[in-house]
Amino acid sequence: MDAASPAKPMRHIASAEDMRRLIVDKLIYSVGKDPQNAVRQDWSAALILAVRDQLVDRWMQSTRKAYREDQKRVYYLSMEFLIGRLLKDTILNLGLEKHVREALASLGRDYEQILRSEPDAALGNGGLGRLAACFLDSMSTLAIPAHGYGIRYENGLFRQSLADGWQTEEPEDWLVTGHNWEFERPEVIYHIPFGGQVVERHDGRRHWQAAEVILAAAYDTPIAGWRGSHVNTLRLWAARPATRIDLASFNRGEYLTAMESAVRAETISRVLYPDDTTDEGKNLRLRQEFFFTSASLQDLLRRFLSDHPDLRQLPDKVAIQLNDTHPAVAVVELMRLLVDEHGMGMDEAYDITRRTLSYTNHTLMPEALERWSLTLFGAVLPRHLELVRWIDEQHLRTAAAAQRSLDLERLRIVDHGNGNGHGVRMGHLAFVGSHRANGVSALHADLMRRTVFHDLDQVYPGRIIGVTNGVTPRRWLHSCNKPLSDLLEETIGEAWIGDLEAIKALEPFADDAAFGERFHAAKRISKERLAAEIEERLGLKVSPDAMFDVQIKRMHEYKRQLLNIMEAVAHYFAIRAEPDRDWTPRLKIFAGKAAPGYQMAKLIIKLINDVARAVNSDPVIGDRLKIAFIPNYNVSLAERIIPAADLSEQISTAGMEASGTGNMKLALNGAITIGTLDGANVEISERVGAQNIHIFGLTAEEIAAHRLAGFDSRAVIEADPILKSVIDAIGSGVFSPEEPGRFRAIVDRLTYDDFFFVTADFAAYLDAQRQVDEGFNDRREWTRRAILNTARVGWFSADRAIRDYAREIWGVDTPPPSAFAEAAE
Ligand code: 26Q
Repeated sequence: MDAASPAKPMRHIASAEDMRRLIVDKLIYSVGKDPQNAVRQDWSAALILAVRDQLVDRWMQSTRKAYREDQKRVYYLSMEFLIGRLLKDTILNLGLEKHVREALASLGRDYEQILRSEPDAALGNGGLGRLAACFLDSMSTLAIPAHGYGIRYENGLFRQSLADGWQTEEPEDWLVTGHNWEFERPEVIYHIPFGGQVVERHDGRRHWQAAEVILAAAYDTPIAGWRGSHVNTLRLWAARPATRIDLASFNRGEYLTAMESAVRAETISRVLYPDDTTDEGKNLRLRQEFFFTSASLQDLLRRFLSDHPDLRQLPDKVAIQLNDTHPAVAVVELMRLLVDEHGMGMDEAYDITRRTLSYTNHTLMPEALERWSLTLFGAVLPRHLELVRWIDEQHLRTAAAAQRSLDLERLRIVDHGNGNGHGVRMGHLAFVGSHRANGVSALHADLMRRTVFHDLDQVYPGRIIGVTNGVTPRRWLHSCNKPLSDLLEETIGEAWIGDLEAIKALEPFADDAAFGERFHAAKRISKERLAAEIEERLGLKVSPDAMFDVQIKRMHEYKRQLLNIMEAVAHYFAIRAEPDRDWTPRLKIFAGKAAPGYQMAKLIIKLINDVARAVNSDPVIGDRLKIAFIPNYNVSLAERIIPAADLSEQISTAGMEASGTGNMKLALNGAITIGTLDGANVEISERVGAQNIHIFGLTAEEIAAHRLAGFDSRAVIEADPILKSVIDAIGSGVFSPEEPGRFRAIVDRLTYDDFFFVTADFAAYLDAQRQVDEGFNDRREWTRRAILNTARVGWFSADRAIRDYAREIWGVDTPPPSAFAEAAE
């Protein structure tokens, strides 16, 4: 215990009675409600405030320790933090569940109900945002002094509902009920300049005269790790108008223009962009990126300078991780701050910048790589454009010296365009401005070296590394799957919660029939729960005896939900043709959002729902096949689906899913994977063993070869009568009799432009699915393989991933896993 802190935290909870008193105190004095007429929202707020109190002392101790020991700090810059709900995880991390349950019971409130009334903080699109949230959990667990930096969006990812099977979007207003976890920091304010021009001063230095200044205001959320001993900060920035903004128009007497810009200022943190690369309105996106990057860098420099006199020490004391290219402007913003604000020379600033920054790449798809037009970039960030050009010159010199044979045009950060205009390649900028560029799985890192970053890899050999993603076992097993978590604790203890590799102790139990029955029973409880939710929300009655076949992720053509629903159609026809065979009963569960402008993805949602309507209402089919599209996929829905899954669909076109993390969560919870050799599936397969996973389809290498040779899906379709019957049925309106041509675009895509190789992998996928059916029929053997999945995926812990980042990228020490697990006992 720190000398300066009280021996016992003032609000320390040692009993259910303490907890009860604190909750009531919060309800009355912070929420301002009489217990007599408080509603569920009020109790939820009171409980969050009571639990938050438990974090504050440890939070301050963590901060003091970092200062006292002058520890190196990690800053994780991310446009997205998909944290979901915090209450249950925090209660479990602090070991308070028993007290909370009892306290609420004595107040006549239901714990589970209160947990469900916490809004889901949906400040992210999907995997990239959720990874950031898992990493925060692990950095706290491993006691790494770290900050997450992002944007406090007023509206997170849109809420999805279905209207006649079509996706509709409504705004997500999570802040309306108040975010009780956060602390507003009115004193932490930064000026973020935009636009204007660069002038040369009399001393020869370049000076940015911005046209507009926006304020960034800080809001802090404490993030506890396992056992709650260390608490880090998620600092999110909200945009505010400066009082004397837009002086230019004000001075010209254009008061309305000056006011408009106040509204414009607040727009910056208004809404999260959906992962939609075809979207226009790029100007705001660039402003968002610069806004939070600049605020974060100014903040961390201020913290560094508060106890270090010399900025040359920055790389020894600070590591900054760029979560994809969204904060890549950090390369030039850090340069600008060092040079323009702190008077450092260019060469030295560039050296310090590269030693401090590192970059994670999450996609190689060309259309998803950020590239800003020079016109836009120069208009919003004129000084940064100069710095980009300066770095590009250095970079070209290095490249020319390294190898004569390289194509310098392809290497440049500033793309001089082949007719499609000039642009700043943000992936190149992030790569060149960092000391490490990591891929998120072994395959993905390999593809980085071979494709998009091939030339850069020649110039900067060794810079690319692979750090395979991981997931936090606290949320994705301990908290979301109580039946299995309790069984594990009884069987192998609880070391796995803090050290997931310890879950391999489960392996010997795979052959124990009695344990198998208990494992099966735990899964069964989760399946019954999900079945009840499906009946309640969709009005669809499903059998918990059926195999729960799950595909939950963003809707994207490369993820191939289309392949899955086409298999369902083929299977449906097969059952109808021979209704009396002993079909393995299956419930196909889909959940996922499509970007609002992504027409094809939205049409696939409609197709899934049209097929579901036909299949679910066909009396011949019964429980042998059911299809459920559960709307509004988000973190808390994932927490309810994953424990109930028997089969995990990871069927992306090989080479396109950088890693995947749902694949890890599902395997950890005892689902067996059917998947392609893509992303982390490759490594999951190596670890669980070929007998315990269903791998099918073309490899990344084969796909690349087909692309080169030119792939003609028409020949494939003509040669496969099942595939042909499925496409014909979809195309002729079997599932949309009211509008036979509805799925024309899908059929055309498959026939003339099957970019994602759905037809190519169709037959192999069907074969694999029939093997899955056979496997599921042998309950004992299926359960054995499911147990082996749970037992063998401990390596996919976010704690392991963070240890790898700490060692290979950040140069930060972490406690060894064994020491950690023991300390936790
Ligand atoms: C870009 C420009 C404009 C608007 C939005 C975007 C944008 C937003 C989000 C682009 C991409 C994303 C998200 C990408 C993402 O989630 N990628 C996933 O990252 C996971 C974590 O590494 C991987 O497991 C997945 O394979 C990868 O798809």
